[in-house]
Amino acid sequence: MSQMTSNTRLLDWVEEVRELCGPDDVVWCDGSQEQFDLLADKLVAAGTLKKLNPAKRPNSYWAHSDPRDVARVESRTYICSRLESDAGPTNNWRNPEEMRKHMTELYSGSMAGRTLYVVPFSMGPVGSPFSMIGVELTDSPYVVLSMSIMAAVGQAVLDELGDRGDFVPCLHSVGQPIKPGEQDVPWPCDPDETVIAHFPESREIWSYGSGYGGNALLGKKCLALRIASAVARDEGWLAEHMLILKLTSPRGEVHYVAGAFPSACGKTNLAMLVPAVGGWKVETVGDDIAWMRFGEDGRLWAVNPEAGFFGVAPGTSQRTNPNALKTLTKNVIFTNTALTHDDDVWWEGLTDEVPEGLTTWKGEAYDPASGPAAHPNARFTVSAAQAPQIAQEWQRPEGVPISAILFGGRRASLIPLVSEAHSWEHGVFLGSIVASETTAAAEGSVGNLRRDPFAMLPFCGYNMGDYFAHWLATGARADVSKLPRIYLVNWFRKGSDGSFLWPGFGDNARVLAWIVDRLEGRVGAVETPFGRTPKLADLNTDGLSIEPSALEELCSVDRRLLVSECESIEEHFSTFGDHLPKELAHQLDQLREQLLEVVD
Ligand code: GTP
Ligand code: SPV
Ligand code: MN
Repeated sequence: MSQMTSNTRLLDWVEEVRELCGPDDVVWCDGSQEQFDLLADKLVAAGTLKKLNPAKRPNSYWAHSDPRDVARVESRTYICSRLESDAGPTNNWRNPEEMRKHMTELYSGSMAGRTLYVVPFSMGPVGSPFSMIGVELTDSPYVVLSMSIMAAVGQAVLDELGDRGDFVPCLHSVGQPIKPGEQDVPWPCDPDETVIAHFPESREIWSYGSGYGGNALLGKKCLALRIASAVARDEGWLAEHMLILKLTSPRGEVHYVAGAFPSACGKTNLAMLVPAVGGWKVETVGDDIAWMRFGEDGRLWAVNPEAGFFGVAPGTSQRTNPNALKTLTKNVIFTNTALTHDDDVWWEGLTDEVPEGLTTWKGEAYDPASGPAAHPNARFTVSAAQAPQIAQEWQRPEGVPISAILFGGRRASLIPLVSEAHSWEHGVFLGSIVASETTAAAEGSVGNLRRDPFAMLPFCGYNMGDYFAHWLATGARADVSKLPRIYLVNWFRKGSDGSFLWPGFGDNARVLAWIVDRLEGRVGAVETPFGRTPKLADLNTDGLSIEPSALEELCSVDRRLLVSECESIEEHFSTFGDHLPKELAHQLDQLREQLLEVVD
């Protein structure tokens, strides 16, 4: 295809990468349906994609990855700032020059036998002053298709970029060149050498060796979180791992709520929620990333920079997330789900009964003794525009004004169902101490409790201590009366028998309803060490089947557990050294003082 831009920086860079990586040819992506279909056909022929039964799921595909390439690899993800202290204690750091040298060797000839695709993309609507343009150069047609769903892609982006416009270069290679006479494999990758590198100062991303999710769709975590968070620090805004939802009360009040939960801890489900309480309505603005800045009215406005959902499949069902199922009826790429005998998809939790004749995510006949049929991090990739519950304002360039920010994680004990921070500063403290049990969204074992401040542990592109300071400074320069209120939530508390105390999903609307009652000044609250929790009578429990004692337990804070929590927070804070804002150390002191008063 002929060149579609006269941007010399872009043209020079494409040429440089072509020389380094040595692809057989170069294809520019125009964002058209024709090109999408052509690439999809090519992937079907190569065995990477299987076309699903068109009578059941039109224009949809199933992919299954190399079993060594199934999730983000945090241990191989680097922030390559000049100073190690700018990456901070929570990131892997490598000197930028050393990393460039190392990766240049990896990239040398890495695209032999393949096509280099040029994918111009916009995070945020094309032309919005808040959008960021990136160009991904990749040798994976699967990545091209996924990027076309997850972002605005093609000629319109190049037109917006123009001759001199700036973009974030995102270089991606699966790292498996095809030698002459050699057959390609369905899912090429190089797990032993995988590296995901970010250069925040020059705003560049280099990814090698993985074709999966956040490792490879570089607009998402790499650009819209790691690079964008560093840009946001410099420019005075916030780039966050947050869903954005629109909530309408039976009285017609509209509130926009943002929420940060760690990976696979419920953002997509909350953003798509169908309320279990009558008269309430939830619509989706975004399910994974929020860019927030103050508007002229002094309120904090949030934009979803993505155009699609890359959501967790397992657990998604008619009961838990009917809106997701309605969104997934056509034009979907499923990765690492199971395949049914009649060429449709299945995953654990979709139905109570396991269908006969399943093929697992590994492409084998299903045998319950050899693990789940779908990988726990199996995902769907689908355009947000076709979601029936999408809010009409979801792509408004100025975004939506946020009334409340939620922080949450998987905590089997201690953290109450919901509590309201006393102030912005207290809210930043609650965000900074978020901990959660690890999930299958990243490599490593599942279920270990770890601190994941603001759900940004794997995604903050600079020193996390400075990030806390940035949040505090953001509140300090705002009109306090217009700041969103901050809440800690926990859908995952367990009872003594090990089962969840709270039904979750649609019932989470009961918590949202209480939050709106708080925002509107209609209800009081009970003081706890984590802030204000509901008076039980104020929670709407119509139709909720839960023992009153369980509800009481859910809203309570065990002070004995809190003693060890304070020690653990102190240890967590100590890792930041002199980058820890003194306000947070002060908040911890206050928590401890309260504890002494009551325990004695
Ligand atoms: P990422 O896309 O990785 O950032 O994840 P996410 O935060 O969007 O998580 P998602 O909503 O996809 O949920 C992940 C898993 O948690 C799914 O298996 C859900 O079924 C489950 N889940 C979500 N919400 C709830 C809830 O309220 N209660 C319980 N028990 N499980 C939930
Ligand atoms: C997450 O892990 O938080 C995700 C999936 O949203 S990925 O894009 O792979 O990072
Ligand atoms: Mn995520």
